[in-house]
This record gives sequence, C-alpha cells and structure tokens, in this order.
Amino acid sequence: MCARLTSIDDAGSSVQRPGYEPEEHGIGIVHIGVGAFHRAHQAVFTDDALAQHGGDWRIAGVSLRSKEIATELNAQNGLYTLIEKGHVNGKADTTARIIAAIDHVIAAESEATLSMLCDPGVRVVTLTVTEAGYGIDRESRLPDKNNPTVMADLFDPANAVGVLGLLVESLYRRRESGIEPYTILSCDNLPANGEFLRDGVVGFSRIAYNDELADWIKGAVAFPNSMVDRITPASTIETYKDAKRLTGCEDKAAVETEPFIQWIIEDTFHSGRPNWEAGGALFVDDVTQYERMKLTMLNGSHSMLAYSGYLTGNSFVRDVMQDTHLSLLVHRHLQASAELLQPLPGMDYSDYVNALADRFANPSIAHQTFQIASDGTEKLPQRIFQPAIEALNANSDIRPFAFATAMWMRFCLQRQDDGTRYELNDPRADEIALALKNNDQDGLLLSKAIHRLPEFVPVELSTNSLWEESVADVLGFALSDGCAAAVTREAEMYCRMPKHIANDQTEPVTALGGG
Ligand code: CS2
Repeated sequence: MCARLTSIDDAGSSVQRPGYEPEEHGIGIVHIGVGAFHRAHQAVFTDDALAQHGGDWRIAGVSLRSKEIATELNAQNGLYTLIEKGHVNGKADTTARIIAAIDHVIAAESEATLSMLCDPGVRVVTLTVTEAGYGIDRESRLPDKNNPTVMADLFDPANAVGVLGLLVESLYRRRESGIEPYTILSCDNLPANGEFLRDGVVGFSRIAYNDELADWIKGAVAFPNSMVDRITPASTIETYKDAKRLTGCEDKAAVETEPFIQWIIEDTFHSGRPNWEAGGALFVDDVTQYERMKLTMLNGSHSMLAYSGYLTGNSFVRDVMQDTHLSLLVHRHLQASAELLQPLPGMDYSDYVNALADRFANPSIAHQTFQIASDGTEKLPQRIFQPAIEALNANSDIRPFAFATAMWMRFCLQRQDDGTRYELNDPRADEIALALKNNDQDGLLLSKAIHRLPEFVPVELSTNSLWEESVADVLGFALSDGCAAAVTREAEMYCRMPKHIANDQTEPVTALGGG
C-alpha cells in the first residue's frame, strides 16, 4: 500500500507500468490544457511512443485556468492512473495503467510558461483548451476583441496569459534568440483546427507586433490539422476510489475512459515529432473527411442526445441509449449525418454508426449529458448547422438537425419540464438569457429570438422557411406538451418515414410496437 502515487514502482503488480524510465527522457512537448481528455489521449500516445521508440518527448503541461491539476500532478511527479473501462460479453472489463509521459505542470504563470515554451528542446506544442478557449472569432478568424484575456494580451504581450498571447510571444522570443519554432497541434473538436489556430496566431502577431513577425510565423510554423477521439468523462470521486482499488495508491489525477482511442494527424511537423504511431495514431495528408465524419456523426449526435436526454431526465449517455425513443433518434441522427459524407477509403459508415452506438451504450462509462450540453454556441455550428446546410443543399432530410437545434433552444431555458432549474454553461449565456426574456412560451418567437443572435445561425438556415418551420414545430411541441412527448413524437415520426421503413423494415417499428 502506498499513501500517494509518486513513483512507478508504487503501483501493485497487476497494473501496467510505463515501459521506460521517465527520468531518462527530456521534455519535447508543451501541452496547454491538462484536462481529463489530454491525460486519456495525447499523453497516452506519447507514453506509448516513449516506451517503443524513446526520445526526449516528455510533456510539460500548462494549466491556464485552474491550479488544482498542477498541484495534484506535481505532488505525484506527473504520474497518474489511466483506467480503461470496457465491456466484453456483458461483463465489465477494467484495466489500470500508470502513465509517466507528463513531467510537470505549470499553473497559470505567464513567465514560467513563456520560458518553457522558449526551451530549445520543445519542438511540439499541443493544445486541448475546448472550442471556446482559443479566443478567436469564428467569422473573421481574428483575435476575438470581445474576449478580455485576448484584449489584455494584445496590449501587453510580454506578460501574456491566454493561448494566442503565449504562443505569439514565445515564437517572437524564439525567433529573436535564433531558436527554431515549434509545431503547433490543436487537438480540439473544431473543423480544420490547425488552420483556424494559425489564422488566430498570425492575426494576433500582426496586431500586437508587426507584419514581419506575422509573415514569418505564416511561413515557418507548421499547424497540422488533427482529429482526436476518445470518450472521456470528467473524473469524479468514484474515479479516484477506483484508482486506489486498482493500484493500491491514492491518486488525485486519475482519469477514466473507454478502450477506443483514435488520432488522425496531418504529417507536416517541421522540427520532429514523437512516434505516435506506436499508440496507433494515423498520419495522413488531409484529415478533412475524417474530421467531418467525427464532428457531425459522433459530436453531432452527442449534442443532440445531450439536450434531449438531459431534458427528459437522463443523466448519462448510457441511459439515453437504454431509452427506446432516444436511441432511435441517435440512430436517425447518425444516419442522416453519414448520408452527407463523401466516401472515405477504408471507412464503412454503417459500421461506424454501429460502433458509435455501442460506445455510447458502454454501461461502465458514466458520461454526463449535462457535461456534453455545455458551450452549445461553440459546438452547434460545426456539429449541427454545417450538416443542416448540406442537407438543405442536397434536398435531404433536415429534420434531425432541426430537432437537435430546437432541443438546444429548449435547453437554453434553464429548466426541465418539472421546473428543476440548472445553469446554462455557455460563453454567450447572458446574451441568450436576454434574447429569451419574455419569449419563452412560444416556439416560433423563441426560435426567432435565438436566430437573431449576431454571428451565430448561418444565413442559409435563418432565411430558410422549411428550417424555421421545423425548428419552431419541435420547440412549440416541447413547450406545450413537454420534452418527453416531443421525443416520443419525433421517434414515431421517424418510424413512419417511408424511406426509413424501406431501409430498415423491422427493428425500430417493432421497438415502438408498430408505432
Ligand atoms: C463531447 C466530446 O463534450 C462533448 O462535447 O461531444 O467531448 C466527445 O466526448 C469527444 O469528442 C469524443 O472524442
């Protein structure tokens, strides 16, 4: 028994340990945003790369918002337990593994972060800061002038604390000192995440510094696009209890996740990279199609099920998948999104639909619908609006996307049907609350009020009467008859659709008793 995990020898013998000596490897990566997802994803790929190929590729973490994870991980010498919770033949299959890829974490300290970013050994900077964390305006792709951190950093870049400021000031210092730039790899669920971040960084350097620096960054710094995937709920007390049971050690940085893991990356690293292939990463010339598939199918249906699930009293994704009507709507959403995709060599979208449904249903993973429901204004554009526009253009069914949008709007009212209140976690929560004031009884008025939010719903949708009617129809019914009735009606409508019945005669119709 050990009081606290601090060395790789502390964990019990049934636990997988790193296949390398951590102190024999230097730091080559700075990772910004050391949340559960990073610890279950990029750090694991790096652990595999270190074990199989060695090299100086350990990670210095940077936590921009909270000091907590830095305190806990530093107290454990960067070590933590990765708990994988799978399910084989109806039985839980849980494994524990100690990850040693993180060397230490810096918490919200400008100069310490900048000097780490300027270390010549650092050749790659990875980021998981969430969609809302970049401080880049989606429309113009320039630094967001409504973001107080961005504004403060633009005025005083030498003491930067935000993503854009830290990257640009450190690139500036590296250039002045003749140190090669690092490659910047965004790992957030945004379309063309690398290009998006590049535009923000170049825009920031043009405003805060000069054209010369901006043009140099544009030419010399690589920003590969990447697609990341692993369902990772936020850690809870249960995660820490599981870690203790499995390893014998107290571990306040443990994470739990599913067995599935995927990383698809454009291979444009100018100054080397770890052999992430060791953990199964796929390097390709262009991630666009993979990214669209994942954003619209996995993330799009996740958002839909999060709003409609939470509003109908389903706390976890696995509960949603046990509900006949909701799980039908998940399948409808997955299929509707898949139909809009270009063929991808080696990828069978119907297999992907089934694999996603299985992953969502994993009974060992307690993934809260409320967690996924956060930051809707940052998530809906790429997950729901983009495929909705494509469906309109292709004369395909827009209803699944209108339903998801309407349920998000209903969620914005911050109350369940029984009157239970909850907080809206969204960077535009104040604007939304203002728009909905006095507009919360009528589906059409409510929908119109949200459609009027500046730079949000694309004009192709907001000016389309079919879209407007569909959204208002779902919303109006959810308001008058309740969210559960809206879900039931929607699932029954889906079952009656001729195309659907032709494609899949038996299952859903039987599931609803012929409904
Ligand atoms: C989820 C994602 O919270 C969310 O919005 O849709 O975090 C999702 O679990 C991951 O992208 C899976 O790779």
